[in-house]
Amino acid sequence: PQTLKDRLAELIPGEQENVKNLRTEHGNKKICEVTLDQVYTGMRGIIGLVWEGSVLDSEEGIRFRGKTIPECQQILPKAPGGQEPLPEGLFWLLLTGEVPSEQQVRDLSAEWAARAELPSYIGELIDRCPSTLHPMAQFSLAVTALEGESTFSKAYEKGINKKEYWIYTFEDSMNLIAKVPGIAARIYRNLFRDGKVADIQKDKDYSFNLANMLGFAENKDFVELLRLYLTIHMDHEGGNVSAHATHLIGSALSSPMLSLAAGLNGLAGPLHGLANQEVLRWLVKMKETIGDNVSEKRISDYLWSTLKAGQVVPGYGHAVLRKTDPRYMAQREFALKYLPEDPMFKLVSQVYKIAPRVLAEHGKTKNPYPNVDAHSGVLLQYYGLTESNYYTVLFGVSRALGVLPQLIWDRALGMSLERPKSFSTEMYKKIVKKL
Ligand code: FCX
Repeated sequence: PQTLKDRLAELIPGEQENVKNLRTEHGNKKICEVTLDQVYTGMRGIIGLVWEGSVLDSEEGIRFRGKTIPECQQILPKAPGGQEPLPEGLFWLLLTGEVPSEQQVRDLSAEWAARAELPSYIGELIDRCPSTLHPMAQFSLAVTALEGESTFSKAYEKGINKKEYWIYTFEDSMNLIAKVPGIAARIYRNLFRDGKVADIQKDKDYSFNLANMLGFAENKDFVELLRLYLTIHMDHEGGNVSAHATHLIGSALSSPMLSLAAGLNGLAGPLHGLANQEVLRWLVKMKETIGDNVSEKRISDYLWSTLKAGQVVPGYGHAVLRKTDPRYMAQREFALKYLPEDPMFKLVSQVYKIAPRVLAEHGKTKNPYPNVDAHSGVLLQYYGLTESNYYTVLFGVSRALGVLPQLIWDRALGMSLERPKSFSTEMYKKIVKKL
């Protein structure tokens, strides 16, 4: 069957033509207005980025090349005997817009397994990290150091034609994706186990190998969870901090390694990917405070005490979503199937019944519903992965598979160096006085 690289090489000229024609005909048309408030509040809603792979609808949630998560769960290939979609399949879909065959997904798993070997200096770097250094800092440090393996940087130094940028970006991205599970597992095994990491099994899929290197593969349900987890956390349109940071750094032709490291540093923020560790901590603290009689009244009081302390209810709210995150619902369905009696799952379900009303009453958040982070930690802790300050690393492994396709398409479409304009407040005063 055709390889991903060959299929991509076939698709790129048509897409270049598509963009060229669109710009020739409509390039100078105005597509959005910007208010002064938007400038001072994180450019919310300002239309200014391009990403083919996914678009986020505030009511409906994410669509990957037009397909919802339930549709992807139907059509994407699964592992032999598995029920969950494989991240390999979503990676192929994001890049090409096409659903790969089972064999193409098996070949992609094998290609990543073949590229997974870590250079020894990377392992030594991770081993040298103090155990107090946050796993996300260790993760981004190791990814930055992989700059030493960048085919893009080496080729650029020798001088390459712009037309070839996407080829080296693809190569570096495939190597990066293949290596991040080994990096993530080494960090986990150093911090929480015996420092030993199992070998990659060349005939197994990506999620199995990550689970196995972490030391959790003997439980096949956990491997299924990781397949779902990696698939639903990959990509969430182009404007979220991790995707946007990767795209921005890549626009300077920094290598995919340096660009992904920037994205991971953004993901490490509490208002982005770190929320998934905050949620579990908040739930454990709530359970300790209100015990097992999770009456609605006690939960409501606890939510109000969080808000009155001027803190966010972690995992609720979203910069774009205005309804429950479909990634939350996909995890809820998994929990109903595999861990319906788990006390923490029951707590998450109770909070889901009450928090939207409390947040709506509180009246500040534009979205009182849960996002993906509100559910993910509860699933991981059920299978014994209880170290919550590690959770964002798993989010980061998944997000690498979503942001690197953006870099490949950025280079293929010849996207420019990103450079929006900034003004001083004094200048803004002059501008608005004339309006
Ligand atoms: N609890 C309490 N207050 C909240 C809140 C919550 N859950 N969510 C928002 N608010 C508050 C904000 O703090 C803000 O208060 P302020 O005016 O005093 O600053 C007000 O409500 C308006 O915020 P709003 O515009 O509704 O929400 P924001 O876009 O400012 O940010 C955050 C919402 C960032 C707080 C929320 O999205 C969050 O915590 N996210 C966690 C990370 C996340 O989004 N994970 C999903 C990952 C992402 F989808 C991806 O996959 O890339």
